[in-house]
Order: sequence, then C-alpha cells, then structure tokens
Amino acid sequence: MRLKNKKVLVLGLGDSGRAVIKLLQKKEAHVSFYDDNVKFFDYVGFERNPENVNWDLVIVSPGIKCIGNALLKAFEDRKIPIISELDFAYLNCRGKIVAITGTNGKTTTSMLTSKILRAAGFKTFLCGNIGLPFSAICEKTTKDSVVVCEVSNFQLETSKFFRADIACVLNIKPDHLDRHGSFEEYKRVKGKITDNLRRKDLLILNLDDEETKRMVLHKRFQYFSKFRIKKGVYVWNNQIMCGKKSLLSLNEVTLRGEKNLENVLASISICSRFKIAPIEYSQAMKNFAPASHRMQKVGELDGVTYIDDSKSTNIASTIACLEAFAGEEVWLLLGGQGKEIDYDELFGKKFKIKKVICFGQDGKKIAESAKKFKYFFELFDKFDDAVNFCKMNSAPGDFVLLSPACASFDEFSSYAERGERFKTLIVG
Ligand code: UMA
Repeated sequence: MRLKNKKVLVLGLGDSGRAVIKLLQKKEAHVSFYDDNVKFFDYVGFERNPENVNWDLVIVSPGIKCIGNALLKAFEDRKIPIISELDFAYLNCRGKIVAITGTNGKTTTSMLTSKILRAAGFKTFLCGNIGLPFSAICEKTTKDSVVVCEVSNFQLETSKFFRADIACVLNIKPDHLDRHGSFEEYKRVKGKITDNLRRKDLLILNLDDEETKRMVLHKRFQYFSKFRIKKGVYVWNNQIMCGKKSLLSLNEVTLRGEKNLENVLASISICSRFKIAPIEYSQAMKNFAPASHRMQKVGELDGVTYIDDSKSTNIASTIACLEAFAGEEVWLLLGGQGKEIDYDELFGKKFKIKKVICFGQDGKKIAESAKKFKYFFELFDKFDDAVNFCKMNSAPGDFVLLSPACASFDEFSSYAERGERFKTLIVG
C-alpha cells in the first residue's frame, strides 16, 4: 500500500492507533491523529479540527463507534476514504490469514490454533483482538507465514476489504448491544467476516450453534460439531474425527466445559486444512493453558475454590461457565457495567446456584431478575465488598465463580484488571 506523502488521519490513539501510526511513518505518509481523550503524542500531531482537512485516507481504531459518528459522516459526505485498522493491516499483509470470530471462545481458539500451527513448523503470528494489533505485525509477514487473527465485531464494523483464507465463526449470542443497538445489527456485523471471501477460501462454522449453523453465506464451508456428522470435524466414539480419521482422543482434551470442546473442535477444523499429523494435536493440547481470567482457578482458601472467569462479559459466556461447574456448590459473582442485556435468560435456565452476589452498575437489575426466579442473592455497590462477602460466608467445598456477564468499566479499566483484583483479594 503506497502512502508516501499522503495525508492520513488515524482515529484513536490506543494500541491499534499507535501501531498504525508506526507503520504509516515507515511508509513516509504525513500522519496526524484525532482522539477524544489524548491531546498530545510525540512525533505526530494532534488534529484539533480534523473535519476541515482534505485527508487522503482515514484509518479508524476498533473502539470508535461508527454508526451515528458525526466526524465519520462528515468524511463520508466528502468522499474521503475510510478504512478500519483491520483493513489497513490486511492490505499490508503477505501471509495467509486465519480469522477467528464469534461471541465467545475467540481467544482460546486463536491461542490453541496458533500453538498447533507453530508446533507443526508453520511461521505463525497471533494477533488481533487478543491484544496485539494486526497492524503491529503485518509487515513482518511473508508468503509462507500464517496469521491467526482474533477478530471482533468492533474491528469488523468499519471494515471493507478484510478477507481471510480461512474464516471461522464459533458462535453468535447477544453481546455489545449498547454499541450495535440490536442483536440483528450485531449479527449483520458478524456476517461481514464472509463479505470478501473468494471461491477458494473456506468458512468454518459451528453446527451446534443456532445462529452459526444458518450462516452459510459462502459456497465453500465446513461444519464442526460435538455430535457425529458426515463431513467436517466432529466427536464420535470418544474421538475427535476429521472425516473418517481420528485426530485426538477426548481424554486428551484438558479444557473444562462443552464450550471449550467447541473451541478445540474449531482449532482442529482450521489446522486440519494444513495437513498436520495427529501427534501434533496431542502435543499441543498436552501443554495448553488458556489465557488468564477464563475459568482460571486462582486459589483455594479454607476449602473454598475461587475461579476467575472475569473475561465472561456477556450472558452466554457466564452460562458456559456455569455449565462447566454444574454439580458444584456455586456462589456466583455477577455484575459490572451492563450491555443492555436481559438477565432473565440466565436465571431462567435454573442453574443450581447457592447465592447470587450482585455488584456494580447493573447490580440492581441483576438482583431483580434473580429475585424473580427465586434465587438467594445479595447486592453490593462495590466489587471488593461483594468478593469479601463471599470470603466471609462461603463454606468448605463451595466454589466462588467470578463470571460477571458484564463489562468492567464501571470500576476497572479492563476485565483483566478486575480479574487481578479478584486474585489479590483472594490470595493477597
Ligand atoms: N477513542 C476515541 N473516541 C471514541 C472511542 C475511543 O477517541 O469514541 C479513543 C480513546 O480515547 C483511546 C483510543 O481511542 O485513546 C482507544 O482505541 P481502541 O478502543 O480501539 O483501543 P485499542 O487500544 O486500540 O485496542 C483495540 C481493541 N479495543 C477495542 O476494541 C475496544 C482491543 O480489544 C484489542 O486487543 C486491540 O485493539 C488490539 O487489536 C479489547 C476489547 O475489549 C481487548 N475488545 C472487545 C471485546 O473483546 O469484547 C471488542
């Protein structure tokens, strides 16, 4: 992508914006940025009135909402090209791209996929929503490298060009409705992952998910399933099969819960396109630890087990966690900044929960729903008080799950910070 001497505006100065700026500077573009909260940045100018400049290109960070954005509308009206950070990275990438999206499980699947590919000798880059912007690594790729990119709806929203050689959609459940406005719109944006697929590209879908099973938006697609199916990757006779070939025994899957099994099936579906020997799957699975704050045991205190699932920021993810711990005596820490989601869906499932501990901005709404379904509950304003209550009142053999179904931004800068705070309150 040639941008020498072109006037380029970068919107948002987070990790994505900074990676984009770095690459633009290498390309000798005239770079400026605009950010609602940052007014100064070494080496690059803050643009006070960006709407008045005739930009050659505008590149948008994922955190910036596009619908109803007056600045972007002004650029659009003036026919100034606008692309997403994901597009920009894609246009500067030389390797094969594996794009993994879905409401939940993206990070685990991306990590496991890259681990298997690396173990099998592929030059693999892991990037995207997982934390390292695609723009930070795209220039390092060569024809023989594979980029495993975790793709979020926020990244897809403004994307026009992004295309994957293999695209995988794990599941679609209501999430980020505060940004997208409705589940229909959320689904539409998710579907954008298929927009630019070429005939030879592959779309991998979860047959066990109500939404993704209907998402056959591309001719060349393949399903995976926890049940026996004729084609694709599936479970049969305690084995993970690809067609007629067994690739991994279920006994070797160390991750807990049905949803994690789906993540493993998705990874194997992707990697099976790279003709990898079964032994590589076993090896990769053997030492695979999911990222922090995902159903992670943080410690045991007075016989009580504490689980950090702070990454569960929507109901579907919390449901998956509760399913994984079914049969245990569970205290559920639920709350934070809500995403305009109805909690009746969770409580209506009649999970066995000893007590629901509600906290944060959405605490009251959660408590009302818990009450409606006759659960015992407690309500706290602050996260710390909620956790301390569990510490004081739980009994040996109990499990305390932090699986909040909400974003963390009412009290923390990220779900990771919330998870770390939980850990500190438990193990010091
Ligand atoms: N900003 C504005 N105006 C706005 C919104 C933001 O000026 O309306 C500015 C902020 O002041 C800030 C900058 O934009 O300076 C932040 O940009 P950003 O929100 O795009 O954040 P990045 O640091 O670039 O991180 C992004 C992803 N963040 C979001 O999508 C919100 C990270 O995903 C991702 O890891 C990173 O790019 C690298 O690819 C985080 C996330 O929360 C983990 N993702 C959501 C999720 O997983 O649910 C989608």
